[in-house]
Amino acid sequence: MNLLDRIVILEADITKEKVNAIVNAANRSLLGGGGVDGAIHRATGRRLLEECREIRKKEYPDGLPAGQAVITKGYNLLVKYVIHTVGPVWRNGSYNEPKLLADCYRNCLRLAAEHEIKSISFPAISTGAYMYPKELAAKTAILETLKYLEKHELPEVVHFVVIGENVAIYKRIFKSLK
Ligand code: AR6
Repeated sequence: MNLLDRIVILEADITKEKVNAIVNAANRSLLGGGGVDGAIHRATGRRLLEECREIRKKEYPDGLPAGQAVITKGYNLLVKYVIHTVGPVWRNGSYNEPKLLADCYRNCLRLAAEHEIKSISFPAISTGAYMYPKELAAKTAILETLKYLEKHELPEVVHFVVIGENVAIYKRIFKSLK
């Protein structure tokens, strides 16, 4: 399959995705928040929160660092798994933000492959509350994902599920690669 055919840009609510896994734009506490994180925790109910508390206790007592990712079940969502990653908070670009954002995508994709996930949906990590410039974030999201897919068969398909200004931005960047 052509590399670009493995990527789909969608304007939608990520909590409604019917794929093997969705990615949560979490914070280091892993205990919920606003935006995508709030919507995912509202949809799954308390069982997700409990699993996240366990992960914190056992593996990340100080919180999940930016750029890293962990996996939980999907509970009431239409997915088997949720992969939680913490994007960088944008300051001015000289605090390692680009590397940390690329790490988020790569680490989520790696975890997905390890769990034999064939289809995965990403939100536009860091572009809401964490204020990462949307254009820059979209380029990193798409290019880092393509770099990964080039070398790996899984996941087979990646959805970028975006809303608002990101819809036109993602579509334009994606088109420019064709
Ligand atoms: N489906 C798809 N995209 C969405 C949805 C949705 N249901 N809701 C928001 N977006 P954000 P961040 C878009 O703030 O910037 C939370 O409080 C939104 O328009 O969810 O990584 C966490 O707990 C934006 O473009 O994530 C953290 O504290 C993008 O998703 C913090 O926010 C990401 O926005 C993480 O901030």
